Amino acid sequence: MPVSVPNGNDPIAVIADDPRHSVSGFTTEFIRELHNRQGVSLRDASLHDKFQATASAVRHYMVDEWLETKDKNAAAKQKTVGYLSAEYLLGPQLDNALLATDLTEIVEESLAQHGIDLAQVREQEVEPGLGNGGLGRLAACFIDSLATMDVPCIGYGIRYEYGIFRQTFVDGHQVEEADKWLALESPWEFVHPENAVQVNFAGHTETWTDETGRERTRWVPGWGVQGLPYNYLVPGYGTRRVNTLRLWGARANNQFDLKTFNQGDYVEAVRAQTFAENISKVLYPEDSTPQGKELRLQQQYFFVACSLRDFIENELEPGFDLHRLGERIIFQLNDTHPVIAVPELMRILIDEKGFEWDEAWEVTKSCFAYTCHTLLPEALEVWPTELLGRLLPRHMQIINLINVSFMAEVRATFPGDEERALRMSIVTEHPVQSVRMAHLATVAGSKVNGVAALHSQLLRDKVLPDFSALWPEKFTNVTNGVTPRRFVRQSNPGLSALVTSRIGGGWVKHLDQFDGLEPLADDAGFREEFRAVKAANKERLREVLHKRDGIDLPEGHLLDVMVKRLHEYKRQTLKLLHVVSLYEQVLSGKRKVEDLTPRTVVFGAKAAPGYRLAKDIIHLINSVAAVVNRDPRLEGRLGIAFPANYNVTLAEKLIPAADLSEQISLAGMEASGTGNMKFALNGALTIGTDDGANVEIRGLVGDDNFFLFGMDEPAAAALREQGYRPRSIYESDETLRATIDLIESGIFSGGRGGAFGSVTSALLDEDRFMAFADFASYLEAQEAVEAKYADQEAWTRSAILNVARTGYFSSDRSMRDYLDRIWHAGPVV
Ligand code: GPW
Repeated sequence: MPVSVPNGNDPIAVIADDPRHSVSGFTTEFIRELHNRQGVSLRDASLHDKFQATASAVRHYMVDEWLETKDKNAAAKQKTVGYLSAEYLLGPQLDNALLATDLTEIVEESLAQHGIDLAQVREQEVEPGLGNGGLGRLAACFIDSLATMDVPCIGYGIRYEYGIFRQTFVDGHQVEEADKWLALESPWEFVHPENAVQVNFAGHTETWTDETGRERTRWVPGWGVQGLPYNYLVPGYGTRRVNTLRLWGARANNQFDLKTFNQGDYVEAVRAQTFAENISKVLYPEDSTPQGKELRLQQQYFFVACSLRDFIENELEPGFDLHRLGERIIFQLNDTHPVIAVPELMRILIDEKGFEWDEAWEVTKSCFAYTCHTLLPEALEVWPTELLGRLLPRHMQIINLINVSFMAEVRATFPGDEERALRMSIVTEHPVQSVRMAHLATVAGSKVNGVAALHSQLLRDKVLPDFSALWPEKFTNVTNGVTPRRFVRQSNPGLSALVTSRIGGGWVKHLDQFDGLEPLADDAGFREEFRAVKAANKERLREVLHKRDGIDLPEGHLLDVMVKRLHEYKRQTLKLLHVVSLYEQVLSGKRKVEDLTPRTVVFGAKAAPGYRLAKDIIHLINSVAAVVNRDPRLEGRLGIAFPANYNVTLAEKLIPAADLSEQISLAGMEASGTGNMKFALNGALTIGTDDGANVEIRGLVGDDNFFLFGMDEPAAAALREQGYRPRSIYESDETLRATIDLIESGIFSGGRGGAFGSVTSALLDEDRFMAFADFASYLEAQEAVEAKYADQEAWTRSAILNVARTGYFSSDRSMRDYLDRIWHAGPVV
């Protein structure tokens, strides 16, 4: 039975007043959907039919509010947040909709009366994996928070036909399969083909003289496609607001392409159609490493062109004076992926609306702000001018013109400093002439923010120092957050009920109320209940992994979890070296097996399909798991579980069950991290470096409740400066040497030495992210973990304090910070 959580100060009174808001009321809606949408009787309905009917019936309860929200927005004429993001990693929608409509028990009861199990129905949902990892999930959390806070927001993005690939393992190797999330249709979208938007590409520009004698430029495109809007409802929690997520799908443009592409050739016509529709076909699976592929630039321009056109033509009242556009919209650029929107708005204002350059630039600057999500130099997008100029010739001209006036400003502010001007230029000449999208975003944006305090500092000092010298007031920080609805209330019903029984239910909207739990850390009875919740969550996870992956998690183990994209900088290998070192110590007799703290390490990670080393690391983890999990000498006290295809659905089961959260990136590499916040809020303790938002988590929970290890960012920078030699650490650290030697011995590859040479030599010869340098410190911190875990009362106390002190990491707080520091917008009720 799901637990009912009262809403504290925020009753969902309006929805509950609806006469349909009853078991019989829902049954009527459900049967109607089954008949009219699925075209089946209850007797003949498949589980899939039942899911579709349940989802669409639940959606009925949000549509009135959604339409009302539109009217409210139109009447209020306040500023809207236009969140521009190439990714939205939404996760399953049914539970979120049930929570927003307060229908969970009603639906459960209604279905049960017809012999249907809601839990089974739930499992039918295929999550829309329209993102890679943190960046896409953050966008999903942000739109949830804005709706909950009654702020008008439209999320704009791409309706990829194929989301992030489905990961499988074959002999321990990652194999990717296409994610056919739409194969059985999504019950959550409303498509509006009649509102399709034309998007053009290629061609050339020409000048013409208008009736006033002014010289103007126009773009004569080479080809185009249509963007179809697919609307998704984004319900707030405990409020009537339902915002919109508008994802664009590409469709061939018959009037245009089919004429130009072919002269009566049917086969060619269909080919042209496929070509156009490829634009929204697939999500690029690279995380933090842009590929610079033409199709990707097409995707980026496609969705921002649709979105700008949509906002200007459909969301503003007819006749609105675009000189005041900045009063009505702030487009937040989620990293550089949507930055081509900047020259697009300039083009619309100048070429289509007849603005002068300076007027257009003033308006444009007021309409954009830019969030940077990385510090990795290779993650900063650049587009060769050859490609950009060919695909978007008018935009290339505009970018060049922006750069000319920007360079003039730099030279006027720093006369004679030509090196600085070259460093700052939007267009660089090396290695090939290219546009630096982060520079363009920084020049155009009214604000530039990083995603955690340390990251924003490093962004100012190391990534964009020249820009922060020129415009110090442009730079700000907004620390990321996560939505407490999905990541506590929905995913951890046990903890939610326990917490609510003590501090009321207001925390779901006001997560800072978690601080009311602080005194309970010293209450033995509460600690016992808290442990019981964790134990039940582990049991739930055992069932999920058994069914989903055929993995049987041992009972009574410390659950040590590292889930995130596979990336060298995140250092999954460091975690693995820890496991191998424990194994080696038992094999060599340095440690008695009964001295091991029973522990299962859970990995979840996808590697970009073209990232060879990351895939080799996955293979190594699986290979170590296969040996360690079967070695009787360990007496079942150490294991590795690596369920394939980690996604939001699994995260919701895994995170609430975790004891230990692994956040072990090299300091100065992880911009923020958001998984780290989810674990702390669910009562896991963190072992982590002084990186990203870990810094702020530790600051809030306190050193006694956090396992810090490793170099800090200045130390890592200094070591790199002085010349880092991983091999000398290998030579001098006996434990490390034995660990690496065990991997190289072939024990994990059926006796074949050198099987993991790519991984070990990357470490020994370069170790870009200094895992060896932090190895000893990491092992020491793990000893401290074991010591603390041995004292369950002390551990539980720390876990409770983690929950009590991390309410700050609600994405509602992040949104408040954006509203105050960047958007200067507010709620509309
Ligand atoms: F490289 N992040 C991500 F900055 O998930 F663009 N994908 C990406 O492509 C990039 C960043 C990009 C992540 C960061 O790695 C993580 O530290 C951060 O918490 C998250 O974005 C949300 O800000």
